[in-house]
Amino acid sequence: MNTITIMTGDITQLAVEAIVNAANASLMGGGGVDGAIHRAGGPTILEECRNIRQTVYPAGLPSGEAVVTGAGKLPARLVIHTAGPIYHSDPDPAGNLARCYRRCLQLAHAHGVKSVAFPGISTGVYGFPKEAAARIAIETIRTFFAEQPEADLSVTLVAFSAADEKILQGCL
Ligand code: AR6
Repeated sequence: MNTITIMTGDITQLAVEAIVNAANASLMGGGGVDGAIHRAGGPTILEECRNIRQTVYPAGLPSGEAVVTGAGKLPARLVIHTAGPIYHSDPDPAGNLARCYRRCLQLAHAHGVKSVAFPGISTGVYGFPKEAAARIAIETIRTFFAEQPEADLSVTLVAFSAADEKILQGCL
């Protein structure tokens, strides 16, 4: 069965098969959830990202795209790195945010993943308004579920504060 669950917590600690990283075009790490994932997962994740940059995306990961690496020391098996839109400068922030969720779900499904956790992509440093982002996330996940009823995917939306969890709950 395809399901959506909302919780508050640190995504790096979740025992799901895949976690999504709100990364950036460089794939070379940063602050926020990206920094937390690389810190907790150890150096192999960055090594794989470097390899992806050299072989697949020499100019950087475009906004709305995603790539998969192992998860190093994390409880998860895979990390799906996506570059969310920078809200105030992206030409199509809503469209690209939806593309991020969709690509991550497609990659999870393609890798046989049955449980995947998302942070609020673009809702930190990248400035996407949280309620609008939550609506796009949930709508995109539901569309994917309708298209792939056999995916059997358990999606967890991870808030990093009680206030953010409330916003997500209100959009479900
Ligand atoms: N677990 C779950 N959620 C978290 C965690 C965590 N450990 N840490 C932060 N969040 P952000 P962005 C939430 O800024 O807006 C980085 O420097 C946070 O509260 O991490 O997509 C990258 O390298 C917020 O709701 O990502 C990029 O350069 C959400 O995760 C840039 O920031 C996303 O916040 C990406 O910006």
